[in-house]
Amino acid sequence: MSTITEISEFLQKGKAKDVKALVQQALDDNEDPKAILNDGLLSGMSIIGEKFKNDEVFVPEVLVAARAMNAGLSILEPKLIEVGNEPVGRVVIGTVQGDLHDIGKNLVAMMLKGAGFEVVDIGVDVEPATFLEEAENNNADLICMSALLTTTMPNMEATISLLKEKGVRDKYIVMVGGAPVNESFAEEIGADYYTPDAATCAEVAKEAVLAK
Ligand code: B1M
Repeated sequence: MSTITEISEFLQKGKAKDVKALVQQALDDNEDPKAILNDGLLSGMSIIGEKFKNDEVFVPEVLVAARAMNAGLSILEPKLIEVGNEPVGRVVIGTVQGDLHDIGKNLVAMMLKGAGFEVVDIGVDVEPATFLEEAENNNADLICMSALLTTTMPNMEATISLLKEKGVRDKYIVMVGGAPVNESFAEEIGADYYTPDAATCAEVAKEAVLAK
């Protein structure tokens, strides 16, 4: 079994220490960090997601898998990030109110850092007013919102409505994403961009800031 396949297997079992060690081993063996991410960590998490959907595993198993994912990401992060000197812009990023999923949001934050952004990560379960306050206080160029639950997606719209209400909507580039979000939803709620994954989000964010 290859080290990358082992990473996926151990992640599914929630073995954080092993995942961490295997990611380090894969890096030492000069494996491509993107392959470690996509074919190891994300592949393992996607299998857990399928099993969760089919009631083959439950919240505790998903939680330990998520912990193992974060352990692997902590080793991988410096390899995925190569920051230039001048920040491209400043981003405030968070998972919307009612939503505790942070793995995707963390990946997006990581890729944005890698693209040269200064990233203010305001965590999970972020109320619309907090997005507004943090964006204003940090003089942000972009607001990035992540949602993983169909029930929390409307809180993206609530945040945009609040920005409009306070007359500051046009100050910010608003980007949305997360598994249940799509292009037409983004258009419907008045976001500037929807992107399907972390790498595309970072690319589009850079283009958007440079074009502004
Ligand atoms: Co949750 N969960 N979960 N969960 N969980 C999902 C999302 C679910 C699809 C599982 C399922 O049923 N198949 C389902 C949602 C169903 C729905 O709404 N339609 C679900 C549910 C129901 C729940 C609970 C309600 C379960 C319960 O308690 N009964 C509960 C809700 C808690 C809450 O938030 N209030 C819950 C809890 C949890 C855990 C805490 C156990 C854990 C989260 C741990 C953590 O994040 N620290 C968890 C997990 C891990 C998942 C799954 C298995 C994996 C999510 C993940 O991290 N994926 C997930 C099933 C799945 O997605 N297959 C599931 C890996 C991550 C890299 O992908 O976040 O999609 P993702 O990010 C992607 C893209 O979406 C994109 O970039 C990333 C890839 O590059 N992206 C953006 C994300 N944000 C972006 C922002 C952007 C651009 C791109 O621009 C700003």
